[in-house]
Amino acid sequence: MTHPFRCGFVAIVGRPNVGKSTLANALIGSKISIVSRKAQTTRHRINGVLTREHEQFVFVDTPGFQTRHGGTMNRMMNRVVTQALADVDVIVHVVEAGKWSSGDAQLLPLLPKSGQKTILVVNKIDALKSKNEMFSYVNKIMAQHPYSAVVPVSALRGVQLDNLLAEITERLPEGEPMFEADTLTDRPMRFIVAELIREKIFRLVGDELPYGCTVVIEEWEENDAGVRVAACIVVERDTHRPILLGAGGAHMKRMATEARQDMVKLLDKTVHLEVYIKVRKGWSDRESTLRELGYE
Ligand code: GDP
Ligand code: K
Ligand code: MG
Repeated sequence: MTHPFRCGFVAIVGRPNVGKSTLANALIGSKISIVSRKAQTTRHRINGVLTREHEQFVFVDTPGFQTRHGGTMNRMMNRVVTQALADVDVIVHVVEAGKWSSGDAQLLPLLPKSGQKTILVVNKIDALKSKNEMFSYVNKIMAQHPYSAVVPVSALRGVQLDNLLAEITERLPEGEPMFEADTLTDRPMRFIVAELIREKIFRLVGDELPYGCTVVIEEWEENDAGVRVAACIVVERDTHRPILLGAGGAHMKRMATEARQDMVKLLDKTVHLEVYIKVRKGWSDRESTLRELGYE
């Protein structure tokens, strides 16, 4: 009998800093390349694709999980997230071993009620002092949501990742691969670069920016010599500008330098990157502006 091929969408969700990016990188690999899609279009934003002999895992981004917003933004985000999660085949909810916070709890109402396709991943088990803690920790979480599996992992050390892939595989539908095997992402390069910059900001000053920010790529010029990119960081208030800048512009300098280095690796070209800040007052409460910025 031939082995049926399985292929489906997998969302990795969780509050900031639980290790989602680390896990995605560990599962998919660090190389990023532009994907050529084989068939149908999808509403999902593809983060990466892992193809094995009998399975293809298509990892998708769920907007809104990494940001803390209020008002209209919050309601819109919740709608977007709930819909995105309803559309995927498997949801991997990542939490941090021994640490449960309100940020984790906030996601529970957005998960599909049945829990059938949702896997609880307890990450950072390498940092856990005593294994005994795990039992009561997991029980406490399971009492709040009917996950269909629990997998403790260390994304950083690559522990138990095969086990996690096996659990995901069980939940993937049978179907032909959607992507060529050697391709990792179909996100346009601009999106990847915007995300790169956003990640630098988040790492450096994320805790100090109460409403987060948006990165818009305003110019992108590419030729044989290299690529010139102008990126704009849109913040909500004047007071957010100095936070982003840091003393003497140190934060901005560091973010731009790190982002540029990543871009050189990614594009394998000379990169000229300009980053500037714009204040857009009250933007998070204006749906039309959100649409302009690509949050539809
Ligand atoms: P995200 O915000 O959920 O995407 O989290 P990141 O992947 O950016 O990780 C946040 C921090 O947790 C980083 O400093 C990671 O190195 C760290 N981290 C991620 N996975 C593990 C793990 O398995 N063990 C430990 N000790 N640290 C981890
Ligand atoms: K992060
Ligand atoms: Mg991340």
